[in-house]
Amino acid sequence: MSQSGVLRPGHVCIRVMDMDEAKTHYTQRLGLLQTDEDDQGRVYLKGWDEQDWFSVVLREADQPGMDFMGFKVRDEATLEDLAAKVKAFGCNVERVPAGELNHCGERVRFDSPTGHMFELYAEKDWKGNGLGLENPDAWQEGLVGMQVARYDHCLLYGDDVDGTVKLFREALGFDLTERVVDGDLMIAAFLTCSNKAHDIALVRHEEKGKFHHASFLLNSWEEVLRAADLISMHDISLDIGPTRHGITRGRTIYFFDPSGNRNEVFCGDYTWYPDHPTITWTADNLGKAIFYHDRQLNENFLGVVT
Ligand code: M3P
Ligand code: FE
Repeated sequence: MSQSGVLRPGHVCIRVMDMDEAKTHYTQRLGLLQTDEDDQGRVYLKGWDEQDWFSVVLREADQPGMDFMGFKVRDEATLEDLAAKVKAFGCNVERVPAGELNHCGERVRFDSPTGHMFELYAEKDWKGNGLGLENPDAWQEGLVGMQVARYDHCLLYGDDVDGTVKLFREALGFDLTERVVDGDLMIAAFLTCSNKAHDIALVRHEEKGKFHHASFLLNSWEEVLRAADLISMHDISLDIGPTRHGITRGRTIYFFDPSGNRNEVFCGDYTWYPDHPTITWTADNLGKAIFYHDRQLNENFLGVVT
């Protein structure tokens, strides 16, 4: 078994203020595929190269932001084991029955010291990536927009970063790949449950439960530039980029959905193995850590959250 415990960020539920505009943005611009819509009006989407039925759920609401981030775990036994661990850690734990989200098994939902809601689940219906499982072709025809391959990670803002880092490391078995420190204070943390440079990141912020961005994977720098072209072509609100991060080395561009939620599309971080040591960035190098080319902090990027 190559990976046990938590497998990956499996879904994120994003609040949007106008579902029609949001659908156009996430399907026509990012190129996610709509795979369902439920009787509450929630819309289910996936990246073309994802196997499970959905990875993004859009829910219409008065305010933008993130309802919850869900992680897929290896199997039911792992789900029970990790449910006990997050409870022992001190989280409020609640069970959401199978089918509450279409195509998804039972979810174990818990809160965190930074005020975010997370969930774990072991089962989700298989949809496939359209290429089949025997002698598959290399990519799907007919994709539109940025053609994102898959949902990758979220960056969340909250107060007790140390507490949520401890929860992910100690109860859920994540590794700390990179961190930013200001003296003894950890101001940002990048955590992985896999071979990726991060599956979730946290930044210290006075308010609890804030959402900085959801990120989607592209295959190349050329595709990041093409995303930049599409952002101009469709007058999408640009945040920053194309550029590179020092932290994680990702090549990236950030922009906003019509409700003001930040999206990132990126390519190319590095391969993490659990025996690698944590990388530390110091506050005096923060500009370079965040934007490797500009080496300047950007108030909009750091300050705007939903
Ligand atoms: C990323 C990434 C910040 C760094 C963000 C990095 C806000 O989003 O995907 O590597 O400091
Ligand atoms: Fe990111």
